[in-house]
Order: sequence, then C-alpha cells, then structure tokens
Amino acid sequence: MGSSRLLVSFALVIMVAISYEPFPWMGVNASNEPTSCYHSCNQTFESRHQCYKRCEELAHKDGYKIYGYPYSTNTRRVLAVLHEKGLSYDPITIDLKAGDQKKPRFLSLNRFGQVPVFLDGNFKLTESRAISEYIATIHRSRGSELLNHKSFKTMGTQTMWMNIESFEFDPPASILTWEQSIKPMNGLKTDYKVVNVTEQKLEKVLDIYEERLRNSSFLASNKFTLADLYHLPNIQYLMETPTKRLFENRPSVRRWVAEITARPAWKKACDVKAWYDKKENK
Ligand SMILES: N[C@@H](CCC(=O)N[C@@H](CS)C(=O)NCC(=O)O)C(=O)O
Repeated sequence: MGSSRLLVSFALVIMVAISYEPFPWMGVNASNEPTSCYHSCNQTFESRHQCYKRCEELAHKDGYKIYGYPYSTNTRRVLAVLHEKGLSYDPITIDLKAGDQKKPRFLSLNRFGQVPVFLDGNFKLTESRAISEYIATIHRSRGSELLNHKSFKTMGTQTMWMNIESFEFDPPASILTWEQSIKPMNGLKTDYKVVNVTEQKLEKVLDIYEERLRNSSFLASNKFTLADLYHLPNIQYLMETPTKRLFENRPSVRRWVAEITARPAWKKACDVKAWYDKKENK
C-alpha cells in the first residue's frame, strides 16, 4: 500500500517536471500537432512523401508572422529561408531605429528585446538560426532542400559548418557590419581601429574557408544548405564596404560569395520595399 502510494507520487512528480516550462515567454503555447503528425507518418499506409506534405500544410495553416526589421541581418536570415521554401508570411515591423524593440509591448514577446520573433500560429520562436532550422525541417521536401541529412556524416558536417558560422565567422563579421554599415546608417561614426583589428581576425577565418571551398562547391557539401545561407546577411553588408577585398582576394571564397548572393530567394529577402508593401504593415 505504502510503496504503491510512493510510486504514484513519484509518477506525479515526474509528470509535473516534464510539463514545467522554465521560460514561459518562450514557446509556452507550442502546439505539438506538426511534430506528432511527422511521427505518425511512419505508421500510415500513405506514402511518406504525401504524409509529410499533409503535415506541412497542417503546420502552415495559420500562416507565419515575423516581427522584424527589413534592414536587420537576423531578420533577413529567416526571410531567406521563407523565400527559399516559397512560403508566405506576414511581416510586422519593429522599428529598431525608433527603439521599438525595447518597448514593453515588444518585450512581452521577446524579453531580450531583439528581432526576429517568429510565430507559427500560437507557437513562438526567437533566435534566427533556430527559426531557420525549424522552418527548414518542417518544410524539408518543399522548395530548396536546405538540410543535407542523407547520412549521419553529412548531417554532422552540416551542423559543424553551421556552428563555424556562429562561433568563428559571425563574431568578427557582425562587428565589421556594425562598424561600417549599421553605425553610419544610424548617424554614428565608424571606429577604424576596431575595423582593422577585426579584419585580421576575419582573414584567418576566411583562409580556412578558402581551403574548404577549393574542394567543395559549398561549405557543408556540394549543395547549398543552411550552412551557406547563414552567412548571407553579414556578407551582403560587407560587400558594400572595404572589407569586400578580403572575400575578393580569395578565389574560391569569391566564387562562393557570387553564387550564394545571386540566389533569387536572397534578393527577395533584401527587398525592403516588398517588406513594407506586405499587408500586415498597412
Ligand atoms: N542571436 C539573435 C540576435 C538577434 C539580434 O541581435 N537582433 C538585432 C537585429 S539584427 C536586434 O534586434 N538588435 C536590437 C537590439 O539589440 O537592441 C538571433 O540570431 O536572432
């Protein structure tokens, strides 16, 4: 009797612990519907492809909303994924110049006070790379295949290059974008000392990219993937600054930059007018 009561209490504690949401403002309303839909695809007589398509439709039925700013690098990263997949979305402008991201209304969506914030129905995500992976995974069979998960090795290689972007490329690249593009756009002065020191760091990273891209069309494999896409927002700005020479001086990096920046989806992601013309902003 005593031991069965103990067992029930233990089960209850486990159930409460599993359902506990440590950051209620992040994804508390998440619907499990799409995930369980994909799981169910293994148990139906429908073809896997058809089943995935149905799950995609289900996941996308409410439409996507993106709170962002069309000049923001992190917003553009997500927009690029949406365009690569041919997905529609409603843009909601958070004017970073006006400081909208630090106003209570927006802080209730993202306590870090940063864009983008992505809504799939009631499910909320922040962090541009997490949002990108979410969309690319749900819509893996639609539009450009951004995940090369043909084997565990290709998956590992892709994750590795996505991490290299985050931890090696992005830190110097985003400082250089900030100093040379964003600061002047906001009437602030570029600190050239910072630029010089940071360019030296970026050069070391790009030497490694040059080696890799000599033997591979794209970073993770011979196909364009999220690993390449993640670099686009900073590269786009840097190609308009003197830092462009660091990319141009390395033939394989130059070839890669030309190829990825020419993608139609990327051009759409950078179209500021199209962002403001969309209906949610009106
Ligand atoms: N790690 C975040 C960074 C988000 C971020 O820094 N967003 C910038 C715009 S590109 C922002 O909102 N800056 C305004 C601020 O920090 O006040 C992501 O990848 O989404």
